[in-house]
Amino acid sequence: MIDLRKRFGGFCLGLLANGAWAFTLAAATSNSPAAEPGPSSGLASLYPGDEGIERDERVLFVDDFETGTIAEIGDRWGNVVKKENMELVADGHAATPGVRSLRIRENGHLFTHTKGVDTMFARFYVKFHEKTGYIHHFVHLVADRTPMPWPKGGAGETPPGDAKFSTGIEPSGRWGKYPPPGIWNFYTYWHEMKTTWGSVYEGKAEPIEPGRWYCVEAMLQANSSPEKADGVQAFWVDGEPYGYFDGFRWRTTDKLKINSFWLLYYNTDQPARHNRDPDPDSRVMEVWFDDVVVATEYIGPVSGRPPGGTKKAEPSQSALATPGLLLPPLGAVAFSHDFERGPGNFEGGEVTAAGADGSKAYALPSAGASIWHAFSLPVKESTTVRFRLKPLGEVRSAGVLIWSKKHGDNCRWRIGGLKAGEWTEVEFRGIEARVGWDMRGASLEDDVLDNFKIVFEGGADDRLLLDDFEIRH
Ligand SMILES: [Ca+2]
Ligand SMILES: [Ca+2]
Repeated sequence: MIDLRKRFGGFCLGLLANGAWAFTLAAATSNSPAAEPGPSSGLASLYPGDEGIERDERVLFVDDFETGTIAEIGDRWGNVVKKENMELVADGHAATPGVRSLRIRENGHLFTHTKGVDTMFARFYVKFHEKTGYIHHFVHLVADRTPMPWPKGGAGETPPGDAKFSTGIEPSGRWGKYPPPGIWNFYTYWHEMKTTWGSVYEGKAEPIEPGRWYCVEAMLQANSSPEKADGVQAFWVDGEPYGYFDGFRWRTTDKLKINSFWLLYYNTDQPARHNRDPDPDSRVMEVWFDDVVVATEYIGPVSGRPPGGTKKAEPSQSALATPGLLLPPLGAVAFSHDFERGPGNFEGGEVTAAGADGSKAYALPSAGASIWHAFSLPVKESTTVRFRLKPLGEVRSAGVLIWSKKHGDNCRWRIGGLKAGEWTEVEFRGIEARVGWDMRGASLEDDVLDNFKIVFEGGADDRLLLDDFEIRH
């Protein structure tokens, strides 16, 4: 654990909790003491050329892009979008111990999960094309209570304090003040943010030079307890502290951990407009990434050469690939109903012979179907509701209502992406059902799950088929 308690000159002195070695994050423009001498400026200094850094217990994820195809890299990260825009190329920064980096053109991302932690550092090398334009969104660190294999949306939505917070380390032109791609800043979402579209934290106003490799490291540290506003975010460029921001009450429960890393390159024509780019058509949107290390302590730039000259890291795997590491495993089946012997306690629809795999199912009208008092379970982290839906007619979405005695209101879950005539598997955790049409209110956590209703908007003849209803606990 890093302790960022001693601040000075706008930045901070970091001490390792074990006291074995310390390092100073000296401010670029302060009269603070000079950096402490010694070999240790971060985890990378212990592993010349990053050789073996992936085996350090403080390291959560490593990719040097030396191993595998784009598809294989996507598999081990867990989620890749726009593979066709990605290429492994022979281009590297001066200190790289490898021979390949990842180039992304136009748009694309890799997204992965680590085990949940209270402090995450992510170091990566990056270069923008010499003719780069302004960039819409970039690399993110995310805390997500109920992570999915892919990044969730959430732009313009204030996340609940027990569900999510995130920060992006992004180049920004600051409304045309700096040439493309701009200066580094944080773009941050959490439950106490004051703006709709995220909050911006500007670091040192040093314009990023296109065509030059940089070592960027971002840190996100959760508040130490739910009531304390002592969360931090900080970033470094080429090992130099560029931004330090504290006083955040990122989360309202310790159960919310930082667990996702999003190597994002997202471009639209919006930043060119916002920054009044005089010549957007001349821009070449390409970026190179390399030597990614995610850890619970400060990593720092690649230090020295690997003993063998070059190295290939043992590639890391998404934590989602290890059951139980990131999410509590699904519990035993506490209730199930397959409609083979009638409706059971379900009301509002009727049993039909058009179920999944030629079985029977429950056909419900838009007014919905419900089940009350057939089960009664205190909602905990692992409590999960699962079922299958098939629309007969043009029903695209449906909604679940679960009455909460604790809140005196319904907690809701929205289901989108339904396709006419096709079965869709639906699964959500009880803690994800929340009060409010927009599901931004209180969660069903610590309440009792003892009822369930599903409704949809549709015509008088539209029906939704429900089958294989199951609650795990
Ligand atoms: Ca490499
Ligand atoms: Ca059935």
